[in-house]
Amino acid sequence: SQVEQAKDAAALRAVREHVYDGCRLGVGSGSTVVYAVKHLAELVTTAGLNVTCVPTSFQARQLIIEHGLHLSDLSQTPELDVVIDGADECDPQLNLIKGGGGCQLQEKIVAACGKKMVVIADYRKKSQELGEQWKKGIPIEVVPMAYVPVMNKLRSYGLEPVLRMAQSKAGPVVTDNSNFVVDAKFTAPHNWELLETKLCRTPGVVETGLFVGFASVAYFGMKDGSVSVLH
Ligand code: DER
Repeated sequence: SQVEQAKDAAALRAVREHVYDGCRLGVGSGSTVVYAVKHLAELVTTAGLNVTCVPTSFQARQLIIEHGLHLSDLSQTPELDVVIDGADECDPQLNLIKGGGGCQLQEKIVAACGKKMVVIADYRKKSQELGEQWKKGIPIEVVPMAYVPVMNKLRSYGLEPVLRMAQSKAGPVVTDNSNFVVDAKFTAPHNWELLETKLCRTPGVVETGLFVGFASVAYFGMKDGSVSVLH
């Protein structure tokens, strides 16, 4: 499909431009990253590159293992050279909404360990304002025992929180870190840095899907097969 080809084009460009022999790579989560890992494995094999991969989820860990790549973790590789990850939405200032796949906690930790965060996405994610295209709200990781008071607090911030329910399991989504996810819908644009701080200071909130000041560059696969680069 057009979207899948766009994901692949962005992934290929990012791997070609940012992966090198000896690099310590953070591997993000989601469907676009799958294309990046495929191209990474091809590059490692054909060019005989030595790349150390640190995952951001069980999904990323499986991808690394399935592609025969060198698996590490932050205990052994606490400093990363580059992190390649997807996004649910990206604005012109490279503010991101992430967490559509519920992996934002480890993704933000890994992104923070990297010298450079490289975002890969299809054209649907490229927005002028967060919330323009992504309508599911800000994914927020919440300690299960606190989800009701946290949701009440989010309402007092003018957000509309929804507990994320699982599709292939009865009850709420449970993250790789044994927490719940609350999607906080918003209408007006915000000062994303202020909102992120306010959310993170809310007791019971573990992490938010607002990535402010993390991404260094974003590659968007476009409908016409081109790749748009945002620095
Ligand atoms: O959940 C996440 O943070 C993913 O990286 C998400 O933001 C992008 O997922 P996609 O590549 O499947 O659109």
